[in-house]
Amino acid sequence: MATLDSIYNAVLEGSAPAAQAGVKAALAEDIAADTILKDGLIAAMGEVGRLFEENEYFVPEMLVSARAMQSGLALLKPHLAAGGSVSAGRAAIGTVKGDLHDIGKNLVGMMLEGAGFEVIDLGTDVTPEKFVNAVKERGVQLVGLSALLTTTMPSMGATMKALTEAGIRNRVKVMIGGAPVTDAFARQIGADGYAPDASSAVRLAKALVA
Ligand code: B1M
Repeated sequence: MATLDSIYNAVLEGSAPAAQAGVKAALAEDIAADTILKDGLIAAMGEVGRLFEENEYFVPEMLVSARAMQSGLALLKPHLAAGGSVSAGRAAIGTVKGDLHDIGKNLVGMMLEGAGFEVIDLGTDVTPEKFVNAVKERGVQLVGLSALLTTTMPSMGATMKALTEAGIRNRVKVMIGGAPVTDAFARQIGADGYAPDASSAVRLAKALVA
């Protein structure tokens, strides 16, 4: 589809204005927000990752592509997060210590909001202590940890340990996700669940707080 191709190419070329124009055009053509997200924005980021692995793209190219994706995502947000008015629960989400990738985490946050969760976004490079404080001070029922680097997966384990040592592990459910994370890893660190993408994160979050 030509409009989805234009979004894909805009993200690949790192053009935020073109990504926004593409998303606006796709919405005007009544293309479903989910399709724009998966076949336009996310597909392009997958290709950016491949090009990075092939040494055709470097960090600056990844960064401008990420900005183009974020700008398109901002326009999609109201369509993805057509939320309910009754709170499904309060969740604190963040990308773990050492990790600056936030697009997936932002997407999960948007989808959770769309499903009626009150979402506290702790940002990126979040220390275990910050997660602990969010649980202690902000009445959080669900903690969501995101990691995109194999080198930052241990920060997830460190966060689980910090929750236990603070004596609050039994007060919250913990869900984890991100490209290198697996269900087996979730079990290994004692998290309550793993979700491979934003839609399954919503299903899992609802089940965990039910
Ligand atoms: Co980085 N990076 N990056 N990067 N980057 C990856 C992750 C990488 C796989 C690229 C590659 O080699 N192919 C590789 C990691 C390799 C590894 O560890 N095995 C990598 C690397 C190496 C690095 C640096 C080390 C590069 C360097 O400096 N030499 C560096 C690290 C910086 C740091 O974090 N300390 C770095 C930096 C960056 C940028 C800053 C330039 C930029 C991030 C910008 C930003 O996020 N604001 C960037 C980008 C854009 C990528 C790729 C290309 C795209 C990531 C992305 O946004 N995907 C990525 C390659 C790739 O993923 N193919 C790559 C789209 C997003 C929607 O998907 O985040 O997977 P994702 O989220 C999904 C699911 O994973 C899941 O749901 C989301 C939606 O479906 N999910 C959850 C995510 N979190 C969840 C939480 C949940 C549940 C589900 O519950 C709580």
